[in-house]
Amino acid sequence: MPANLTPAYFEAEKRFREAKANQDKIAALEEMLAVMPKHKGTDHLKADLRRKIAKLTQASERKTATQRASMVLPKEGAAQVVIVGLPNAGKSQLVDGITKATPTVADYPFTTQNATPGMMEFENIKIQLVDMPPLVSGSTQFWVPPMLRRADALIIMVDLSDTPLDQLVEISMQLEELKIGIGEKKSEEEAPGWTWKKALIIGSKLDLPEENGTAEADLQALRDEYKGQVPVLGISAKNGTGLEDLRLKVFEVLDIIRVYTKTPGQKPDLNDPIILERGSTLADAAEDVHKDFRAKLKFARLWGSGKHDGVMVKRDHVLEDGDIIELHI
Ligand SMILES: Nc1nc2c(ncn2[C@@H]2O[C@H](COP(=O)(O)OP(=O)(O)O)[C@@H](O)[C@H]2O)c(=O)[nH]1
Ligand SMILES: [Mg+2]
Repeated sequence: MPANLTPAYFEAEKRFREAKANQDKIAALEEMLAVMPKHKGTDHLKADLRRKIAKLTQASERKTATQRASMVLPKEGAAQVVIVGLPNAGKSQLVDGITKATPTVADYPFTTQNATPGMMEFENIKIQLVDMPPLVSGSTQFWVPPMLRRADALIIMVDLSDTPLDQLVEISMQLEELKIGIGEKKSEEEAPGWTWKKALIIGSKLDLPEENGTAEADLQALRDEYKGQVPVLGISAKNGTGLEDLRLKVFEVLDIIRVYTKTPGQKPDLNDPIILERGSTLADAAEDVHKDFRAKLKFARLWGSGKHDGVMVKRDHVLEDGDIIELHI
């Protein structure tokens, strides 16, 4: 049976042939389907068009999934610390000042719409700081929550010259909406689906005069908000106050240790530590060097930790920051 296709159909078909983007191709195919005469003679063609639409739709969904995955910023260095705060808190200024990244700093809100990483040096390691768009209730971009949940720690930044405690409460509420907790950790039973993050609260713009009260009183109020469980530090990215302390505080909050490996008769490379969580054992360190080493490890010799140089330690020995180990496999 002839299909008796109409001029409208051929026009849509022409658009389909000329379309470059998947979305345009799909739109043209949908139109071809819509204007197609409905009778037995077009059944085959209809099925063919539907197949094409399904294939193109699948392809464009795959692409969004890939794009989505690539939006989560890969971790670099010893750890990834993500900075959150309300508009104008001074997040970009800090990343700009303390790393070699150059996020846009401006005295109007919403200048940072993407995640901008920079590497902050601390002694012999580098820690990745990530400048983020401001938290705005109800309009968090889809890639922000996974970034916060994956981060090794958060810096919560509030502006000391602009009701800092109100800002902290506002940010805590927004994190709660995302089921992200800081401070005292609740059990999985009490808070299903929640994730708890290590955090450091930073009060910025210490150089500006306070509208009410003193910076010291504000910093104390910020400390009290989490019963002293979350460390608080005042800084000025403008004149540099507190920035050296900040490097150390970030390292301390992360609760990581640096362990160095050496081979017999050689000196260790003190610029290339293994980064481990505090409480890690010799077996954990061995696995970090090579995935097979946890099983193969016999013992290690250890320098550091106030022990005798080169003392023999077993696999369950808990390591400390600065330890040097010689693995025997
Ligand atoms: N006086 C002073 N101003 C600051 C300081 N840090 C940031 N600012 C200013 O505050 C405004 C907002 O800073 P920005 O880093 O863009 O804020 P963000 O929105 O949190 O990224 C800019 O005009 C900065 O120059 C600081 O330590 N002292
Ligand atoms: Mg910014």
